Amino acid sequence: MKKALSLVLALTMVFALTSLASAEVTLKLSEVHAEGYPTALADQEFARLVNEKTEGRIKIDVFLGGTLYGQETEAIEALQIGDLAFARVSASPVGSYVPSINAIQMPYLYKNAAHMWAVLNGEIGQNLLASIETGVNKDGATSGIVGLCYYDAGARSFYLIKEVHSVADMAGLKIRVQNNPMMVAMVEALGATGVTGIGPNDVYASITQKLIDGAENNWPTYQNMGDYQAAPYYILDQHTRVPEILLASKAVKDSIDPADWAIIEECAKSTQEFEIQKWAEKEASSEKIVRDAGTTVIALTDEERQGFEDAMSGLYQQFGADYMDIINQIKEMGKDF
Ligand code: BDP
Repeated sequence: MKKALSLVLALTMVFALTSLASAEVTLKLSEVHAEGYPTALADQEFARLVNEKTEGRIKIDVFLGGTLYGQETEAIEALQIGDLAFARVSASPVGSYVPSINAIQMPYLYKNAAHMWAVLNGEIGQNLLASIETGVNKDGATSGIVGLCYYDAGARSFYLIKEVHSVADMAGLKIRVQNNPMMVAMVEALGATGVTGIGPNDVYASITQKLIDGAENNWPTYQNMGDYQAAPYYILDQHTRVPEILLASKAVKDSIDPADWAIIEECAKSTQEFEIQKWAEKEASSEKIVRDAGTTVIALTDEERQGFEDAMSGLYQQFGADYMDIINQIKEMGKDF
């Protein structure tokens, strides 16, 4: 009798433990881009890998096209309160919550993509990525978000409803920028007005409704969002290289078994190369689509481009003063590229 009872007890325990280990959680990931965009493909690959490597314990539902959050700052705030588990966003809105992230997206910081990747995948970039979670602000508070990995997003240039060749031509234009005070200051340094609060999926409509005269972005976003049809002048000033970041919620991280979280981190890192490859393909095809559509692509002379760089140079002091050693190291690394 006693034996039978302990057998039942043992079986119950085994059952309880197995069901605990196989408890499934479904987590949400927010993405502003549509199906097929390089970051969207990377999100889906991340979700697939996590599901496979956790043997189905963790399922990630990827919401594309900004259907969950149209603005990345909204997604970041949802991560902070644990309403959302993951968001693939641009480093630009992250800089509004973690100002040190501005140090890797200053205007005219990198010589080229290889220089940027040497920084991001080297000590500077990896320390900054880790500090998204661990760093404290002036009040001693942490951000509530976790940086998982960087993705490529090429270089950003202005696109407008009129032809522009120089800083002087920018005067008075209303230009949509990402939700980051540094990006507002960047266009204001050109004598233009920076407009925030418009999600990337609403830029096209805002141009056609004449709320703005243009925006700034890379070839793939300019093409994929259809913005090139509303603002058909693409000025190749290439003012910034702003990487993408896959973020997680710190509150959600803390609710997950540490061994499973380690798998999540590893899966995220392993999608970086995947995204970079998809990025290269998309950048080339988007440029072709935009050019074939008859868009006026304006290549600046060295002197014209230098005008943009000089006008924006004050941002280093204004937004980078606390990170000057990092910024100087990044510039120094540029000598090898
Ligand atoms: C694109 C980024 C996306 C940003 C968007 C923007 O991929 O994450 O939200 O720019 O300008 O290049 O808002």
